[in-house]
Formats: sequence, structure tokens, C-alpha cells
Amino acid sequence: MKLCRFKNKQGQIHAGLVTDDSTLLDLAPVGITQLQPLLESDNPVARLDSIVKQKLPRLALAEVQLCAPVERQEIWAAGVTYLRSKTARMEESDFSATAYDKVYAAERPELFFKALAEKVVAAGEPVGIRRDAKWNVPEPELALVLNSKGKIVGHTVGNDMSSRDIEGENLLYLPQAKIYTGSCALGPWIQLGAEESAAREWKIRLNIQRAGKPVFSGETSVGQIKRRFDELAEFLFRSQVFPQGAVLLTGTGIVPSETFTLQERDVVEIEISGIGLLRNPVMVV
Ligand code: DO4
Ligand code: MG
Repeated sequence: MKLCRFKNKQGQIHAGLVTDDSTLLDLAPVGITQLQPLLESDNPVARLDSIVKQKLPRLALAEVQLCAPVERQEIWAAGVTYLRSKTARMEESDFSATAYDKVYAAERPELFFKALAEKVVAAGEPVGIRRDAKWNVPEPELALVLNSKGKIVGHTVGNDMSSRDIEGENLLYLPQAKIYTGSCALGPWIQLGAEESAAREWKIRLNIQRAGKPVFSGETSVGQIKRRFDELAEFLFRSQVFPQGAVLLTGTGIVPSETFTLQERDVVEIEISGIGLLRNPVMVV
């Protein structure tokens, strides 16, 4: 079940249920205008199952603008959860290599703050590359949607845009490498209800186009993530409350070669087989 936020022709933001490649159901007539009450309910899928039996307005997906599927949640990210991420980062920086090596094996995962909900970029909107960085990459990641109790209620596609030269120069620059305008994209919607065992079968694909031609493609599997999802969620919610819930990116397993950097007007496509496709153009910020 795919839950989305969208802007209708009147410019109002509503919640919707995507039923197929071209249609969504507007949930406003049954009083659901926000995602949060649904995500907080004990069983959002069962609730929506009974709601869709009612007659709801059907809208063409092509005629609405999808918004990022977040409202007031903080966005956090886990790092170095794939072997590929550990080795790429150890190569990127002599200075920080030991830290990456240790955190991959440590009991405590790397977790960092990524974005406020209002700063998240939706499908179709531009993601940013910093004007003071020379080496910029997308990081295609599965994102866990957590309610205020720390329960995983859904999944979405995430892009943890990163400036590798800034990160590689000194680990203390990580917030600048990771948090800036357009550095976090989420969407196109939330896939509700999948168990971790099913999500681990999903494939993640990254394609990057430049002037309409492919310049990078890569694939990994969610099953390659070293840590369990509930372990990551449990660490995030340790000694911290999230009254609005949270979104947690689970780390990247696709890292382009050291010679690759994004350019303005490139198009980044991240597809997760059980969820959908997140496509964003690139803009210098
Ligand atoms: O420690 C740096 C960031 C790691 C990260 O974002 C990832 O592995 O996805
Ligand atoms: Mg990342």
C-alpha cells in the first residue's frame, strides 16, 4: 500500500493512496488530510483497507504534484552499514580510515542528523551539490519511516546527497558534507506494511544521466545492510524522543568510482524494487 502527499490543482496538500502507475485516491473526503495520524495508528494498512472500500475521488497521478512524504519528522541517517561504504570511505581519507573501519564493526552504529522535514526535496525537485565542493555524489538509501513509538510503519526511497571531498578532508566536517540546501530527497511515497524479511529482498538501483545519456549505473540489495532495522531504530530512539516520529536513512551500498562527480543538470534516479522510483535533477547551491 503506497501512501503519498500531493498538491491538488487548487494548491492544497492532501494525503493519498497510490493504487497503480497512474492513479491515486484522495483521502480528504474521509477526513484524512495528514499522514501522521495514520502512521501513529496501530495498523495503518488495516485502517486503509477499510477506508478504500468507500467511494473516494480518483485522480490522475500525472495531474497532481507529489510532495515529499514527510510532515514534521526529523530525518536521520545511518552510515557505514554496507561493506562498500566502509571501503569507499577508507579509500577517500587516510585521516578518517580508522574511524570508518571501527564503526562498521562496533556495536553502536553511526547515526547522524540529516534534515528537517521542511527541507526535504520531493520527487522531481532539484537536489543540491555544494558550490564549495569538488566531489559530489548521491547516496541511494532505503529509508525507514518510524512512528513516535519507534515502530517501523513504512519505507520510502532516500537520497543522502554528500560532498565526499569535504567529508574526506576531516570527519568533523561531516555535517557540512551532509547537510545543506537540497541534500536530502525522499519519495515518491511511503510503502506501508512490509516486514524486514521482505524488504531485505528488495534491490536498490542508481542511474545517473547527463544530457540524456547514462553516466553511471549501479545496483545493490537491501539484504547487504549489515545491521537489523530494529537495531538501528532502537539506537536512534535511545535517550531521545521523537513526538512526530522520524525517518531513518539506512546507509548506501552504491558508491560511484573516485573519478565520478555530479554536475548541474544531471538527473539522479533511485529505484527500490518494493517501493518505486525517486527522480531528481541536480542543481548547484
Ligand atoms: O560517515 C559517513 C557517512 C556514511 C554514509 O552516509 C553512508 O554510509 O551512507
Ligand atoms: Mg549515506
